[in-house]
Amino acid sequence: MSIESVDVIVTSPGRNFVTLKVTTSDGVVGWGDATLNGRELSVASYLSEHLASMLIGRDEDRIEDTWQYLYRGAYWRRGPVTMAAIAAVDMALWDIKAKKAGMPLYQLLGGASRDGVRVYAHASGTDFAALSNAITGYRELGFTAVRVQTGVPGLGQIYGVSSTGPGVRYDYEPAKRSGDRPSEETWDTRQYLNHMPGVFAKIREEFGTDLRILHDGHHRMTPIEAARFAKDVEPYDLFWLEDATPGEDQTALRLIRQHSTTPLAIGEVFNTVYDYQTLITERLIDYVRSAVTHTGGITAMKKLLDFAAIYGIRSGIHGPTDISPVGMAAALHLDLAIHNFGIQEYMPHNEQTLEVFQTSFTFDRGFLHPGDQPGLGVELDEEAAGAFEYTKAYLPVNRLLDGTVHDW
Ligand code: EZ4
Ligand code: CO
Repeated sequence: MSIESVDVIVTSPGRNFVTLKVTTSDGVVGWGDATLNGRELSVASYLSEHLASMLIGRDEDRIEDTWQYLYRGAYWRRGPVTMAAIAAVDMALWDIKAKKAGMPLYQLLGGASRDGVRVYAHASGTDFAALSNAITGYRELGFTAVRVQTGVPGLGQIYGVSSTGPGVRYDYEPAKRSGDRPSEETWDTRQYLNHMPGVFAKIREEFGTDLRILHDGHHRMTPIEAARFAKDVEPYDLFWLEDATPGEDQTALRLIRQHSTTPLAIGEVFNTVYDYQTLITERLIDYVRSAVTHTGGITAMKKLLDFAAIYGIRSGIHGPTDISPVGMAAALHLDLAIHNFGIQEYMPHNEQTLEVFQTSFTFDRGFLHPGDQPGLGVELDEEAAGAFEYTKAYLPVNRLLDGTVHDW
């Protein structure tokens, strides 16, 4: 059998998604997620203009060979666009293989290592009262872990804080449909460093020691600022501090490590195992944060996580709403199967998205399970997808209070 057709579907049920559909000569369909937030059409074009014709006629069962052909076979390699495109092909081929085997994908990855996958939710609020409401809401839903982001006095809308305030849903969407250029936010690290430790202190006071508390620094601190932050928050026992410093500077984490025992997570902007080479071999991190969608798919992610396992480092796979349900399913199958699972990010998709993507996930008291349908367990409804037209959106740009461009 061979690959007969390759189609790229762009849909926007509230936010943009790029999905790859691979169909075999005997009619088996595999789905892959290629969504790169704010750069969706670059990946769609890479897939349709460049990769699609290379895939026609290939044996769909040769997943490793296809991965190497698309990665190593290319002279210009790596980067988020290329690796998201390869990821989509890889997911679709695993989906097909598992459907042909009549098994949920996690069975082909070695079977379940646990009953369910602990997930963390996104609690945020512009002030402490709103944040505390959000945490209470998630605890009532059964979550055992929450990521905590909150407003900083003196700054306006900042990363990770829901602008809709507390309500039924507490999540946030950073990509803005702001026309021809990104919206802009302001930032001040000094105010942030002075404000955050007190927030964690109040959360511990109000919610006790059981709750797992995560926090995302979103690449904004210098190495020494991050070291101070990690040290200051030690008494509040964070599950992890994520993206303390800009991702491209691997040795920055040495400095943080020298000063603190706060667990560190990084990697959502990485796209290959090489981005982690120093971080893993020098044990500078505790959690690998890559998205399956942005790191070359299941094949690459399994190798990365096995490499991390040798150094006692666990998974914390990226799972915001800009990862489609297909990408989320790929993460959940890996999470269930690998031994060195840590935690999984979970930001539920909106209803329109779940009309386009039919999933078989189940949520039970803070744990997700990918379901037992053959394959990834997600099917895209092309008619439903057709109703939501692509709308240009950008991630914001960040500036310091004096106007200097800063990491967003
Ligand atoms: O900013 O997915 O930990 N999660 C994150 C996300 C990212 C977005 C970017 O598209 O940092 O919210
Ligand atoms: Co993050």
